Amino acid sequence: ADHEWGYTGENGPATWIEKFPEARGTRQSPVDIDTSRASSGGSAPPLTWRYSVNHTRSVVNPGYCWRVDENGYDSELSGGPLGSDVYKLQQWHCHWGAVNGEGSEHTVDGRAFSGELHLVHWNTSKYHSFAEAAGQTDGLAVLGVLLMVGTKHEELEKVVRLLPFIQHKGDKVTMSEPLDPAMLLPQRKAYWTYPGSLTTPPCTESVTWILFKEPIQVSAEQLALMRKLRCGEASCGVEAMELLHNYRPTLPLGNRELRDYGG
Ligand code: 1SD
Ligand code: ZN
Repeated sequence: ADHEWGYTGENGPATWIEKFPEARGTRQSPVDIDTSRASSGGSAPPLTWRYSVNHTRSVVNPGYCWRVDENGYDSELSGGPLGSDVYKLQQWHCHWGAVNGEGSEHTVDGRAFSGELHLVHWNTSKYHSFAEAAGQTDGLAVLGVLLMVGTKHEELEKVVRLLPFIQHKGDKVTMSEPLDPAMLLPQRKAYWTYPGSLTTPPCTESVTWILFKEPIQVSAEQLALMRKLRCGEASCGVEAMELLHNYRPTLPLGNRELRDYGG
């Protein structure tokens, strides 16, 4: 329906500020990572994740991406820029472009990648629920993984092969084979980090962004299957539009500190 936000000319990022005032803020995401502006993070404790592999996950089409819900298991992220707090994995999802070579939300020295995975975590040391954490300045931590076109990603394929079953908004399937979210991360741990926001409405300024420097490879076919998802429901009469792209353009970093860890 045209009253909802999305990525078309009528409901796209440029229009979000009308209904979501936080989208005008000074701590918005994504940003271009100007690598010459990054200051060395120094000797923070290493970023550490402990993800659970064997449990049932649901894969959903909310109308603006595909998303895998972790269904309450205690996969955790800590260390690095997160101080002494522990963050729990809530869900992960993807952003992509209409053509290869665009689709990432963050860019690096002006360069876009073909997509970006987001692993969304919330601060369980300080807050009681995801919803509560999502409104706090230190509530969320999102790991960003840049996607480039190359060889097929076998772990991601466990999700991609379910996409034909969630073509429409509101569709949901269960993934019963084991999947290791850690296998979605690049080999090298080096990353950039800065304080930012959700990249979708309501664009709340609650995210510590951690963007890995090294991209992972996915195949052109895997990206093509993502572009076939539709942003509307099946029962509209007219077939809903394809979700050809779902990335927000970059916003100014302003005077926020961008830090560089490793590599
Ligand atoms: O786009 C996601 C959105 O789907 C939702 O998951 C939100 C968290 O509630 O996070 C944003 S994002 O900032 O991780 N892109
Ligand atoms: Zn995202």
